[in-house]
Amino acid sequence: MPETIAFSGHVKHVSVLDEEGNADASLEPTLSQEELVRRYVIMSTTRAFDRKAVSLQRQGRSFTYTPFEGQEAIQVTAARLLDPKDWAFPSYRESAFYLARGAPMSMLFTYLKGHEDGMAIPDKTNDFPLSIPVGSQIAHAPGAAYANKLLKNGKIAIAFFGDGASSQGDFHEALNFSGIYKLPVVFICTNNQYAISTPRMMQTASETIAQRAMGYGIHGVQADGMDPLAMEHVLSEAFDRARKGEGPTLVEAIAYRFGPHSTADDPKKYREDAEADPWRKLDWAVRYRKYLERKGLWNNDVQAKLDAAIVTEVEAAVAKAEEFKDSPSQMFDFVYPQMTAELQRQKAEFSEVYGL
Ligand SMILES: Cc1ncc(C[n+]2csc(CCOP(=O)(O)OP(=O)(O)O)c2C)c(N)n1
Repeated sequence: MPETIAFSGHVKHVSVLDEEGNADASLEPTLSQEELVRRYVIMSTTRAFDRKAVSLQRQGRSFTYTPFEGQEAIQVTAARLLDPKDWAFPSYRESAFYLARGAPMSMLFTYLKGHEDGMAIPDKTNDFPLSIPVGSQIAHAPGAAYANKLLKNGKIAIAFFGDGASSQGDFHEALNFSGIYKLPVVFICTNNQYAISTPRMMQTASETIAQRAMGYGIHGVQADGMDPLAMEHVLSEAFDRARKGEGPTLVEAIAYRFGPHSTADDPKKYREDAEADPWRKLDWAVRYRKYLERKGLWNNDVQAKLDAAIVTEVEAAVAKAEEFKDSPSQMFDFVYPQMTAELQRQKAEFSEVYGL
């Protein structure tokens, strides 16, 4: 592991795959062969989406985007383990989560083109729209979890956030409240080493983020967030604990943000390109692929077919998003349940002037 990773005797650290794709048999999850391959396919698809989203912004065809390359295993594993009606509160960097939950790719591209309709999450899942304010979504998850507990519906809630967000007051309030009421909630902190240009070590003097759980009387565990099998191990345990009424867990998933913070950021200003090298060896696209190859579940031919299928899927999604037309006059429609007389007047004037 790169030296920047902090280990602590206070919390368990789970890593299953080594750099050669060998799994630690004592921790290896029992997933079907079909599911093992499915996860690779989904992660690969989300990565293609991510790269396309950056490229569209660079071409002036969409707006600011926050790439997630390096963090796919965390988001996709969580999505595969949740029930559709569990509650999820993602941040702006969790597009892979939405895709893995079944949101149409064209919908996310539509959102990146600036249309709110692109964040109209399909009813089949209880996923909240992404949160741009750093950390606010952490406190929403205990609210949903508390409601689930009162309703005794067996559903859990999860919140995604970054290492930077763990310095916000919302983090403290959410974990404290969840601990007191033993809520069915899992906090997934993606420690991707940076909060824009602020490195992880300037975020907290605590040796790990996971060990902060102890101060709230809840479980804390650290996992290799670039290892899909480690994420499966840790998240399935945390979700089961929540479902059984055994209380919340704080999961610190360690990863590396390979791209810029956002398309408006230039990481060369605060880190060396070479810093990414040891992390590339840990990438799921390297390690997990080797693991599948060892099991006889993957090879170059299948990879070539997948690559071609993904290009077709991504291009079709972009074309659909680019065809999307909305009505700007909608901005008047949803301010109040019923439009006020003043808004009706403004909408009429807007339509007259702009013909929209
Ligand atoms: C409340 C609030 N403060 C500041 C910002 C500006 N901001 C956007 S992202 C970010 C860094 C967040 O870093 P981290 O929580 O580690 O998540 P990451 O971006 O690495 O996924 C900041 C400070 C914001 N969006 N919201």
